[in-house]
Amino acid sequence: MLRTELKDGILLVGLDRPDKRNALSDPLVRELEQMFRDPPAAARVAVLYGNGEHFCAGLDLSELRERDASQGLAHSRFWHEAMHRIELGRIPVVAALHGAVVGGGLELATACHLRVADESAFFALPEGARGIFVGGGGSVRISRLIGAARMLDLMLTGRVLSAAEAEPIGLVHYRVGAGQALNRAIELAHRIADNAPLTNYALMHALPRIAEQPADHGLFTEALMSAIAQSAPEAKARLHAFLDGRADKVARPHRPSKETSSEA
Ligand code: 1HE
Repeated sequence: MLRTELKDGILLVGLDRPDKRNALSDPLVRELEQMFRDPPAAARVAVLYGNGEHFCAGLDLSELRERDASQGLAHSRFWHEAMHRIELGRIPVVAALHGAVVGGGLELATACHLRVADESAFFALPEGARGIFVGGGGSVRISRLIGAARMLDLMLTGRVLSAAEAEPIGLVHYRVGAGQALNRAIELAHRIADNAPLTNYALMHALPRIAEQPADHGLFTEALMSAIAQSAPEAKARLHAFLDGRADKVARPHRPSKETSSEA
């Protein structure tokens, strides 16, 4: 159900149940948990994508049977564990999004570190209509990204956001032309893989924690993280490379095209 391939340090992880729109069955969530708990040692960055017409249709509703409260609690915590492995694992994860990114599929996408969506992507939380609630971490991650008020709207009214609507509210980082999400995500993954691994780790693990800390604690954590990162031999080598004229300069951004899309 997961299709994986490791190439040049980039781990491609494909949800591979296209006939069920990559709905997240228990075995598939378990595979995700295992994959991100212990990704191959040579992987520096992962790209998560969906095979077929859609990224992911969310929870496999055919598995939603009568559960008592403790079984429901355990099921949600099992999802939390898998999402946690992605968000606070060893390597950054870029999500390549197209078609439906709904319910648990959106929860999965928001556990990733970067989101690239193509023009076909649409975003919704149909849990309200199904008579349930989010259970895969969405109430924390989605509301942190777009605000509880917007999440409330999605769930109360069944509103569906297009890629063009998702980008300005920060739900996705990059918007590209139809069919381009995976290529763009891989390109970004290569750039991320060029960073010092310790910097990537610090970004993944320190930034979200600092955001939760009072400012004074956050600044202290920042100073500690900064001291650790700059003491690494790789940091010193990179600084020397720049000072010796051997490293890339920061380039001006390309002017956005006249299209409404940011990158299409
Ligand atoms: C599924 C699922 C699913 C499709 N569980 N089987 N998620 C939802 O409420 C979304 C429900 N799905 C849809 O709205 C649509 O399927 C899609 C917009 C995603 C795609 O539409 P389409 O026209 O391409 O496909 P389809 O014809 O609707 O579905 C194709 C097959 O996939 C069909 O099965 P078949 O045996 O009849 O061929 C569908 O039944 C099946 N399928 N989605 C099971 N989700 C931790 S809490 C998280 C809570 C949630 O995620 S709630 C939101 C659940």
